[in-house]
Amino acid sequence: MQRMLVTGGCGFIGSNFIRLELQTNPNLSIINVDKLTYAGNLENLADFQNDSRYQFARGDICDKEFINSLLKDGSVDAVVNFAAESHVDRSILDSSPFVQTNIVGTQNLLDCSRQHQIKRYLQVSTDEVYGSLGDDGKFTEETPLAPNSPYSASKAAADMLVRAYVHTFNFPAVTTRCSNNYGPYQFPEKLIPLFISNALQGQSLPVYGTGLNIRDWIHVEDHCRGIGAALRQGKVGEVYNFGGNSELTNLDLTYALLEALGKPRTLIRYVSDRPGHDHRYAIDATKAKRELGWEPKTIFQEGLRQTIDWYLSNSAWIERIKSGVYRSYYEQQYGSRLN
Ligand code: NAD
Ligand code: TDX
Repeated sequence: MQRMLVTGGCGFIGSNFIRLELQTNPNLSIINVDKLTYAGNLENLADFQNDSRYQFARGDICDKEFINSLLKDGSVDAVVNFAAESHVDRSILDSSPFVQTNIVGTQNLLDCSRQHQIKRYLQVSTDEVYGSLGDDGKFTEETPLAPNSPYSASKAAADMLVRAYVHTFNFPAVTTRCSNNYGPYQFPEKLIPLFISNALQGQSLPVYGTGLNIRDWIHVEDHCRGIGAALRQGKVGEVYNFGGNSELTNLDLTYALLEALGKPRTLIRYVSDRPGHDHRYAIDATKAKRELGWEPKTIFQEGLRQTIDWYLSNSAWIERIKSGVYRSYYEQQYGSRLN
């Protein structure tokens, strides 16, 4: 693989993916297509700004002419689609951008990639398409889709389009579904960076409902390594699940963050629950291990420590975000909901 088009590369996982790929593949070049929504940040890849293998193209994945203009010279071998509206709470406030980017955007990328005979397409999906688990069991690739939020419904719709393009057109796509990521450059609306940043500023940590909902945390680098493996070795039409084998209640995670930061538990505020809040996610990644030789490598306690250190060393990165566009959303979201 010589040249990739990566979408959403200015976001959390996309920027980590581009960094890992360029660091480990000297002959690879990447075009990063990003609309720069509130979640897209050019700073996330500032270290590659002057690397001739890296090119940034600002634009929307829904824009056919724009995507075609990037694919038309035939030099792109693979398309990796990270671009999405990614925050469940925002999808509850307004689902339209989720339908537009996550569904229409995916359909447009599929059409453009097909038209230009792209050799490989990878759709970055999520475990949330499977819905919610009770206290036992794990999601496998055979688990029926049962999305519960507008966000996960839009991701599931995109997955179905990818499936249909494989079936109908023999289109060379692979889909990956991953659990909750953590690591550097995550937008501070998501639990871990939000709580670290709030705790450092002595602000309350809004725990939804009882705090007993469970998430399976995976380090972003493990996820990105899995995407690279699925892209190169995955079978066309297949789905691969990735998880971190690190299930935690939100409350236990919050305690761990506060302890690592030396902050008191009195900062915790129980706020009204997220509507339709999924109880538990857990992943069975046996297929990825068997077919891709992939396993998560990061031990959660170590990964969390490194992540906290990164946010401590990069507090200006978060503060720039929080003092700008993010502030009004934060106030709208939590200002009136603190108990
Ligand atoms: P993010 O919100 O941090 O980044 C999304 C990026 O997409 C941003 O840079 C944004 O500017 C860009 N974007 C949005 N709409 C666009 C459009 N119409 N055209 C071009 N660019 C657009 O998201 P993330 O957490 O990095 O997630 C990346 C992908 O991984 C998403 O598809 C998400 O569903 C999936 N995923 C995320 C997680 C997680 O824990 N964060 C877990 C599993 C899967
Ligand atoms: O302030 C908060 N308080 C709180 O209790 C926030 C932001 C979250 N929560 C809870 C809700 C969830 O149970 O913490 C858990 C994690 O929440 P998020 O960080 O919003 O992630 P989640 O909703 O689980 O979805 C994430 O993982 C799957 C990503 O945002 C998705 O893009 C991905 O598909």
